[in-house]
Amino acid sequence: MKVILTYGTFDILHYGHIRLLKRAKDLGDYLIVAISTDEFNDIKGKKSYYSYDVRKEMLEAIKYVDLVIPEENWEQKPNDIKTHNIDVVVMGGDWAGSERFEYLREYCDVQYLDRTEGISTTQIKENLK
Ligand code: C2G
Repeated sequence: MKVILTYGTFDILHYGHIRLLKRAKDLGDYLIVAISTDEFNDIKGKKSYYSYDVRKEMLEAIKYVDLVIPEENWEQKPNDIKTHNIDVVVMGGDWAGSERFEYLREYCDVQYLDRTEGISTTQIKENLK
């Protein structure tokens, strides 16, 4: 069984997130999403509109997602990969080449998928103002 892992805040879920999750799932058989906790969002400098519990609940309702785990810090990724026998870590293209992910090639494959242009949580918030 090919296990895929991706990370993110997934605030105000939109079709950019959904398309990424679908393409990530299409790369294997089982998709795990590590969703940033509210505390880790503080570390990332992100303030999410929805709480961790609500963002987790929404992700768990997506048919492409098999398991949701908490992302609490930058350092947990190698342990996540070992614990869950990850074959591929997948991220959107805005992370392509980032040292936050490139070092994971020591543990598993790392793939970046094109972002969905024209949509972002930030843009939605701006448009709603
Ligand atoms: N994404 C996308 N297209 C968009 C918006 C987002 O493909 N229009 C992707 C991002 O590239 C990312 C995922 O959706 O792979 C989640 O996006 P965010 O919630 O913004 O994730 P981020 O804050 O970048 O968290 O440790 C890594 C971080 O937790 C990543």
